[in-house]
Amino acid sequence: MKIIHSDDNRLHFPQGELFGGELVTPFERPSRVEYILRRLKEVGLTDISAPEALDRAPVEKIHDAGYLDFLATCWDEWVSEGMKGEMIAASWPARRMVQKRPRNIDGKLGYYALAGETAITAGTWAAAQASCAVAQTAQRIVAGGARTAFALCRPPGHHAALDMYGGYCFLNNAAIAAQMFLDQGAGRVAVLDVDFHHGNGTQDIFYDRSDVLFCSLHGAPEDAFPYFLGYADETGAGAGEGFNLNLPMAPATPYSVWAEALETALARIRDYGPDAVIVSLGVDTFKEDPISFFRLESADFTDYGARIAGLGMPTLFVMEGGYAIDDIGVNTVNVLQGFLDA
Ligand code: OKP
Ligand code: ZN
Repeated sequence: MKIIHSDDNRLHFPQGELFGGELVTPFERPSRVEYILRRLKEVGLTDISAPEALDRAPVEKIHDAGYLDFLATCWDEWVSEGMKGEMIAASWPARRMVQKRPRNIDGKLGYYALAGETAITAGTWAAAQASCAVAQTAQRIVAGGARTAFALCRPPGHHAALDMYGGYCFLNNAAIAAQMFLDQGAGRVAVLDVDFHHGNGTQDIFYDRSDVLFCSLHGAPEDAFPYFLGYADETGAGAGEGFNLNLPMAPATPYSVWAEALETALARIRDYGPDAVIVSLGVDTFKEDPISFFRLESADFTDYGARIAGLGMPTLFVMEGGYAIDDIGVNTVNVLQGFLDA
C-alpha cells in the first residue's frame, strides 16, 4: 500500500489552543504524524513517499477565491498590523448580523473562522497546502488503478467548508480529492467520514450535489463539536436531496452500536454504486481520546477496516483526527491492516 506524507506538516504548530478558558498545547500537533509513521514502519508498511506539487485547480473548485487569498495573506497582514500572538478569532457574524467581510484583519479572521480553538501561524498556509498535496498525490494513485492508498494528511480537512476554517482544518483534503476523481471521469464518489466529529465542511461543500454521497458517523451535535451541523434530518438539498447521510450517536457509544451505524452507511454506499470511496479517517472514536466520547477499542479499528474493504471499491484513506497520541499509530494502522487483510 502506498502511503504519502510530507514533513512540511510541521510548519503548522501553534503554541496555543483555546480550551477550557486556557491556552493549552494544541491536541492537533505534529507528533501525531510521527507516531503514525513509527507504527507503519513497525508493521512493514514502508512504501512511503513525498507528495507531488499541489494542483491549484481542484482546490479552487472546492474553496472560495477570497477565502484562499485570506489564508495565503492573513499572517503577513496580522504581523504588519503589529499583532504579537498567534491568530485566534474572537468576533463572529452571529445571528441577525451582516455577513460582509470586514477590512480589518481581526474582523476578517472572525468572518472566515467557524470556531475559535484553531490558531493560524506563520507556517499554517504552507502546511495546509502540503497536506492537500498529500491527499492529491494519494488520489492519483487510486485513480491510477491501485486498490487503496493512504494520505497521511496533517493538518486535517473535514471541518473546512467553502469559505471557513476551524476545528484544526483549513483545506478540505477529502473534498478536493473527491472533486479530482470526478474531474478525471468518475460519475459518482462516496465520502465515508468515520472521524468522531461531524464532517461539517464536506457536508456543506457537497450538500446540493448528487455526484458526491456524504456519509458521516459522529458524536451527536447536541453534545459534540462542531455543534451546529450533523443532525440526522440533514439529508441534502435540491439535486443533493438524499445524498447526505448523518448518523449521530450519543456519549459512551460502544463499538457494537457504532458498527451497526457503519453497516447502514456501507449499505447506502453499495446502493449508490460510486466509482471510488474516500474515507475521512479519524481515530478519535477511540475510548481514550481526550476530546471525544465514543468507546472503540484498538481491535475494533481492524474490524471496521475489513468491513470497509467488503465494499470492494477503490478506496482512498485520508487522515483526519485522533488525539490519543500513545495509541494513534496502532489505531490508524489497524484500519489499514484490516482493510488490506480482508
Ligand atoms: C477536529 B477533527 C472540545 C472542543 C473541540 C475542536 C475539535 C476539532 C476536531 N471541547 N475543539 O474532527 O478531529
Ligand atoms: Zn475529529
